Amino acid sequence: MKKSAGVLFAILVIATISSTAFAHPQGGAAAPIKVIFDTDFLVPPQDDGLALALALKSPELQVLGITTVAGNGEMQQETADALRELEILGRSDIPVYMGAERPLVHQGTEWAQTVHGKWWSDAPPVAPPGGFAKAQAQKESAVDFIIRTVNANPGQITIIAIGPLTNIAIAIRQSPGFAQKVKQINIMGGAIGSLDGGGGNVTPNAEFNFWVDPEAAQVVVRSGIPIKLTGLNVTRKTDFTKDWYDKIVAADTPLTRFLKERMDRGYAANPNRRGGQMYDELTVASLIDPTLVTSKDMYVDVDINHGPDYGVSVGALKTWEGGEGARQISVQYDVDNDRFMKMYAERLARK
Ligand SMILES: [Ca+2]
Repeated sequence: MKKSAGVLFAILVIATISSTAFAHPQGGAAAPIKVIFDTDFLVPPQDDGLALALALKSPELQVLGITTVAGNGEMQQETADALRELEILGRSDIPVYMGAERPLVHQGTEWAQTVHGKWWSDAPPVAPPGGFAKAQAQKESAVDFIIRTVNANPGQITIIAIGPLTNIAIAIRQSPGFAQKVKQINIMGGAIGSLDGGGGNVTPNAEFNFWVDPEAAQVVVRSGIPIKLTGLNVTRKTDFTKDWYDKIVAADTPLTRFLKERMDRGYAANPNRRGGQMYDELTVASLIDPTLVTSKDMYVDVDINHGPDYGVSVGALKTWEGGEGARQISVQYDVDNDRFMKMYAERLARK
């Protein structure tokens, strides 16, 4: 009796600690969400660069480290760009870890390398705007950092995954029990054809991040990690107009000066050039404030067959024959764009 009472007490203490220390900030708790920022990073106007700015201007998030992965760019270039943006933001204290330079399986075909091939490039990095940062990437690999951090803080780490899912899939494969220790993963990726706006942006039905590494996407989707998916269905309902851009750059900060340097010319040439979809930025925003988006639980899987649907995410409210591998995850499908953009613009303009 005494022993079981002690065990019960311990369980109660643990439950109390975990529910107070890590309650969502919307509920008023002060503790920030501990995040690993996994990214195919390039400086703005690329969305990863804009998403990192939002994360670092948001006290609800504590970015423990940035891990890079081949995707929008070549991994070494992305790493150089991430280090440079951290320097501009005055946050060179945040460590950057180099991740996978290639997807698990996906080969760089001639079509891929011509149209979407930076994830397959071996080109040496060029100096980011303003030159290479003084800080260097860490010696520890991205995968080792991710595994070490999650295993040392079970149930406490949220992963923001806004590039191909190669690093996360390797971590899952390398460390048994890792997936069960991740609190949550917020993914920018996929497009669900059975919902509105579910076509792809690389192939007719495949979204870029899932398409670059379909096998990794499937490993992560099937991992059992609680997933919040920001797919093309919801990003297609965002709208970053020039008015919002003007509100951001009306403030004078190191970040806004950098944004003007990078984005003014594009807006002058075409006011709608950057206007339109927000991808990785919405992934970060919806972690900070989940009420910005509307979601539904769906069974989702990723096609890894090497045919016309390679990299396509398929989702449904119920399981289906042939889709037995699908796992239930939370799929965002609508957004309050005005409230999202208001939050985004206000934060990027912060000192
Ligand atoms: Ca990205």
